[in-house]
Amino acid sequence: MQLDVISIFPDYLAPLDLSLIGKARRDGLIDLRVHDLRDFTHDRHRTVDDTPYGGGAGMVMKPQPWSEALDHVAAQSDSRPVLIVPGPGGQRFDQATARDLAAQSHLVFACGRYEGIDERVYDYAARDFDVRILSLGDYVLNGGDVAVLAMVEAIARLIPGVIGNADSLVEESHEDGLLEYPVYTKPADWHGRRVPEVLLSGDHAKIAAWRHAQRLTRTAARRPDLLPAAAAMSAGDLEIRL
Ligand code: 6GU
Repeated sequence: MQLDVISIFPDYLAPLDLSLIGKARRDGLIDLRVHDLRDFTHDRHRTVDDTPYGGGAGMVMKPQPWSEALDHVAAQSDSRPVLIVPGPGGQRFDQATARDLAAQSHLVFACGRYEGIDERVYDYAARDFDVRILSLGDYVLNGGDVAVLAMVEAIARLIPGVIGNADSLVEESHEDGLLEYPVYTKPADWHGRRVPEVLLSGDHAKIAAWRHAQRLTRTAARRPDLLPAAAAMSAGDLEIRL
């Protein structure tokens, strides 16, 4: 998969050299390039922002550096890439979004800062890209860079070969709409706290039933908003089995 990130703080993306994503890059599974938006300016101060028309607080990202950066990235693509613009005003990025994006061959991330990017850039980009504005949740970050770190990690780990044990992807929070069951390792007694006996029983059917019940109670307690969708998903399973 080809990934391009355009940012005024390329150093923010340095952690993508580490851990599983770094290994996937070295293994050639991910071709990730980070571009400095300021390389597409032409003035001495490498200016990327200006004051907003109509007044108001803060600065707006100028369209010109963005059009040149996007042209540069589009010219290096043999597909029609998805352009992701992270921002608190976007659609929610969730596990289904990550799965959808993991199936694409080329993703481009445009990291905005300040009050945002001149609105005309979205229309300009639509010529060469499928544009998606995506938000991590209902809170405000200073810019898209930290959001891109999270999105790239969520997407890249779904690319075949990035995670060694593919089974660990199946039994995960959010894959079937329920939160994950609690996990334990040795010792069986730690500071007087015992691992639930069922897990020591060796009875795999009983363990599976206990884990499923734990997932339901945990989801009901922490994320009751997830239950209707999870119920619909397991009802879908039932239909297929019938
Ligand atoms: Cl994706 N970007 C920014 N700047 N703030 C956010 C966000 C994204 N998601 C939540 N807050």
